[in-house]
Amino acid sequence: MSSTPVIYSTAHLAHEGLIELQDGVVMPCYEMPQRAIAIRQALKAEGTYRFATPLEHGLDPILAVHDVELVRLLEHVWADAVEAGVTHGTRALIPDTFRTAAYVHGQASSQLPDSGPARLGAFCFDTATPIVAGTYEAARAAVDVALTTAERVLAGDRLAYGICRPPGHHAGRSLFGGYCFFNNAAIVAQRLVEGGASRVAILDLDYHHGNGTQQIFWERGDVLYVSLHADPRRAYPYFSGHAAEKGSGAGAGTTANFPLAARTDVEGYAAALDDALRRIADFAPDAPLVLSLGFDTFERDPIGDLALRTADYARLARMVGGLGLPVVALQEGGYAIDAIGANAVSFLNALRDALPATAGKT
Ligand code: SP5
Ligand code: ZN
Repeated sequence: MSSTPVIYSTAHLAHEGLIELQDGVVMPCYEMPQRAIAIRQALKAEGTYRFATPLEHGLDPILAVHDVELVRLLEHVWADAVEAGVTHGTRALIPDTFRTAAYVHGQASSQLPDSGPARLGAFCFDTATPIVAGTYEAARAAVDVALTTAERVLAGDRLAYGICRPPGHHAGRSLFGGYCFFNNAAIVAQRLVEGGASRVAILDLDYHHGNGTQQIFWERGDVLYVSLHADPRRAYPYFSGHAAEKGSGAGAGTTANFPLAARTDVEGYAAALDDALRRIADFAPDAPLVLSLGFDTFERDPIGDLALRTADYARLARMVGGLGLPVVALQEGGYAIDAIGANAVSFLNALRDALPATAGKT
């Protein structure tokens, strides 16, 4: 039996946000290093995955998707804060003042603070995405993990999996948040386009809507974004992911959202996934499928309210494999630490078995 490549970097260990603020409550970060460690351990124990570290890809692929101002801010903000003495009493930066659309409306200046934490509020949308000394390095490494994963598939593997941490799908062109800094999946999709693909599909199975990915490709007809997620009427990120959002301009019709009710189980989920996969098949991608893979859909996830069980991920993965496309699988969310490894094994084992041996070798 062939083994499936898994790309992993220890650089993520340097990103540990310590606290997040939810509903005014200070809590430990759900998005913690143990998530990636647990997944890696579970896949290692399977014996059918081969591990590799990422290649460095530099800034160009990131700048193809993100505003240089966001990239430079994330690169320098920690050091600037230390220099300014702002980190006195804190070990993680979370903006406290946000440049919302309502603030900007009317007469607000477009001038931002030159540097430091005050500038963060113009690029961030929530209070759960702290920045520490190692955040930028970890976010850069996650992008390298994603791109290296894609290269394995382009080289002929029918499936490769990147343990991206921090995750990416909430990060927009000039925006970080939702535990995400750089949009790993979007960067891969853009790279596939630049490599010659005319139609790239992204399937997002994280519990949350991938507002960043949707935004980046909103007006793009060459990248289809399809997402299943908790209905934004009740679930984070609240302001996007409704079924009526379908893209605009050249991208009209190349965004598809499938909002799900609380307690949706595998039957309801599979029904929506069936529709989602049909959308992808109709689009006829000429590149590998980019899969934003979250396990916060799990029944015991501490911040989710869907009802998928470990064995369900195998069934869903077989459905994804039925597309017959090679798959670049990139880790997004999933916060039930004791189950995330088993859930990844369930999904990836089944997906590998479901993919025709010739996929990716065309
Ligand atoms: C990648 C990813 O999964 N990001 C998710 C970010 C979620 N951020 C915090 C959401 C807080 C919503 N409040 C939930 C209360 C549940 N008891
Ligand atoms: Zn999520």
